[in-house]
Amino acid sequence: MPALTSDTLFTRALQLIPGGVNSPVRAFRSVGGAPFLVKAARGATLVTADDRELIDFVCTWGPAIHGHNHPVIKAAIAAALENGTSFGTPNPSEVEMAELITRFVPSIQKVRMCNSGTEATMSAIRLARGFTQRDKIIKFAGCYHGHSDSLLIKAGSGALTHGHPDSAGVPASFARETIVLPYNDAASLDAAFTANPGQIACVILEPYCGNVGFIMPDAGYLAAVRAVTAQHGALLIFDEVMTGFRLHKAGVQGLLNEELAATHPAASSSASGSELSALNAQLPFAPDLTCLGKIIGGGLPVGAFGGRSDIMDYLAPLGPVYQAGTLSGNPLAMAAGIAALRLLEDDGSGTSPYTRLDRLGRQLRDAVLAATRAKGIPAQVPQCGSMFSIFFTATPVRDYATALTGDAKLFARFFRACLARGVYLAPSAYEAGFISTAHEGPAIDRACEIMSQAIAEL
Ligand code: HOZ
Repeated sequence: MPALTSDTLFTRALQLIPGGVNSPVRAFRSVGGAPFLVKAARGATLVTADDRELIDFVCTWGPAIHGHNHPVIKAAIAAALENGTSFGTPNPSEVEMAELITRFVPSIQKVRMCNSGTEATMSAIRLARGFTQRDKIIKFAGCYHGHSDSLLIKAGSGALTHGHPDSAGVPASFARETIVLPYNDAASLDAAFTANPGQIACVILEPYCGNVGFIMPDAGYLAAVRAVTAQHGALLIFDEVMTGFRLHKAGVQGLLNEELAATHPAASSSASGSELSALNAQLPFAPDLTCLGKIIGGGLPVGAFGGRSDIMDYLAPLGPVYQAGTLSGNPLAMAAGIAALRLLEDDGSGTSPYTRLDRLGRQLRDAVLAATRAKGIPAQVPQCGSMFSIFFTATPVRDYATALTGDAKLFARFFRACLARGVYLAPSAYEAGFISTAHEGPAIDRACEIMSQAIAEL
């Protein structure tokens, strides 16, 4: 029996699993080399089948905001396991989860649990179409909302990484119902509504893009999207599968409300935190529906979508829009997610995880920018809290087209140089990086040192 190294395991996987992987971007095709297999993960560290320890900036693509295998989440799963793995009935923890989500995200009045982000966005689109009785939808180039047919058009993530942003297998008749526009371009959105009067059911977007690398909106852009959707009776769907609970307790919509509250004439520079929160509640930036996943499963498979009650009540059994799932509201996933959400309120450190995560994000961004400047390599490092990207380009990245100006070959060399030294970044120039609270201390310092060395040697 050969040793269970990454190489021997991946050779076997290639015989049995398409491309050897269960999700395309994991195959390392755009960065070169063969993927490693992971046998354990703790804190900020992955342990490979070859017993290598890697500082991980993928964080299982977002969920591990408290680090891998956090003891509190592990204990919550163990306790839930005592009672069984799946009931196929309503259960107490899904009620608690719904209470937590609606408390954290004020625009969500009702929520339905499902099993993945893909299910959440697919179901939200169907609900928007059923509610508005319109067929067309708008999405933005480079935004990736999972792999359902209506949404795999000019998509980001693995689809873009492997050169298939429009997947084979999506009927042209379906694709015709999806209008794709550039992100961060309010004028083209206005024009699309004018050209398709009364036909657009919804606009779906990642308010901060995380699947074409990490891209932030221009000031005022999201407010313009909100205004134009409301004006035309279309629903606004925020895909906060990545950003929900990661950038703020209430996701990007929480960040927007904080900005609104801080710039409101009633918000003097001396306003206290609680005065600002009160103002925030009066000035809510609210999408109609929000899609969630990742963090709310604490590392187990999960998705959710929610929003205005009048819209959510269009779902079966109350309304005509059908959506269902055998494992929806699964008690283990709920237990893990509830523990993860509670830790966001208080992880025992005495300081908000978001403040600490932003400090780590800035440290990483500053280290990479300093190293690229010293080496004379043009780079953009968009960062907000615990999400970031490294684009090797002189062009500020604000949409799909400018993301493609990044030197993907140079990124691949950088990725391999980091990996050789013990830092694991997402294996694609078009994926975001994620940081966890477990990176505090030696892990972030060591990672910054390694990334700087890797840049110096490019
Ligand atoms: N498409 C996912 C992130 N954008 C990757 C998921 C995975 O490979 O696990």
